[in-house]
Amino acid sequence: MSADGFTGSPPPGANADWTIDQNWAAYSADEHRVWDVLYERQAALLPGYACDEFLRGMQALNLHRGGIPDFKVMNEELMRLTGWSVVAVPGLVPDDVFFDHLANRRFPAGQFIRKPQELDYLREPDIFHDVFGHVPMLTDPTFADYMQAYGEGGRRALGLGRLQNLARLYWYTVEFGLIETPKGLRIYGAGIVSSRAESIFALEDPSPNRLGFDLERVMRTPYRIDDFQQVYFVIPSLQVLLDATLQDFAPIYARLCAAHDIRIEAMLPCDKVFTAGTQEYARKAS
Ligand code: HBI
Ligand code: FE
Repeated sequence: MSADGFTGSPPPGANADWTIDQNWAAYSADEHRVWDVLYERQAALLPGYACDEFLRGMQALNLHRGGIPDFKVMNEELMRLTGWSVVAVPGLVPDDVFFDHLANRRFPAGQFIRKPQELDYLREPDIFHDVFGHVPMLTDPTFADYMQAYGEGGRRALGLGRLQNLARLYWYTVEFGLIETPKGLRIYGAGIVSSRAESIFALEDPSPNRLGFDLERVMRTPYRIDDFQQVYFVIPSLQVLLDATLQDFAPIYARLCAAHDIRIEAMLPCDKVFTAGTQEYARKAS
């Protein structure tokens, strides 16, 4: 436990809460170009794939301006819209540090950007995944409230030893969530929307299951970190997601103690099934 109560001690040069200076002026032309290549690809694809809240957020933050965004400039607009700000961190931070930032409306974003040869594969969230993937949704007031409620829930979950359940909730909503709209299913999850291949796979491929979101069901469902998801959960609205996270989790945790995990490719009689997947992709990839 370090002096300020966090578990891991920050790397040299980082503050106690693991934040660092973005040092925007130090990005090279090549690094700005990697951002532009990734941005152009996704901006061309996402109308018709990403939800309206995401597309509006992209516009509001002027992400089309080109180059890696300067957090000082981006945060003026983001703070005005929902009171959130983006803080630079060297990479993944300990869970308690992560939750503390979210609970205080600060989104920790990796300061580095992937190499040109890593365009499609990502070891660890870089600034494109974190800023392009996560930040546009933070301009939506309901989702902004959800992310803060998630951070507060995460702090409690750590105290109760229920981190795995909360991590699953994050994974199947913030990272890989789909939402129902009058025009069909759309993407709001950062892990999908920042990846061209998974944006197409998540909405169009017959392989994965697409099931109605249920908080307890999600908390019992393991996830893949190494490949496309075998199941995507669909929320009817962002408000439903926020309401689900504002409830008291204690009775849910009590039930989860006695419940076993659900196989990742399973569909249960109580599931609302949008797509009964073939699991073809997972079978071939395994
Ligand atoms: N740290 N910087 C950063 N970004 C994340 O998305 C992140 C993290 N630490 C922990 C974490 N995510 C996951 O454990 C969450 O599911 C809690
Ligand atoms: Fe992420």
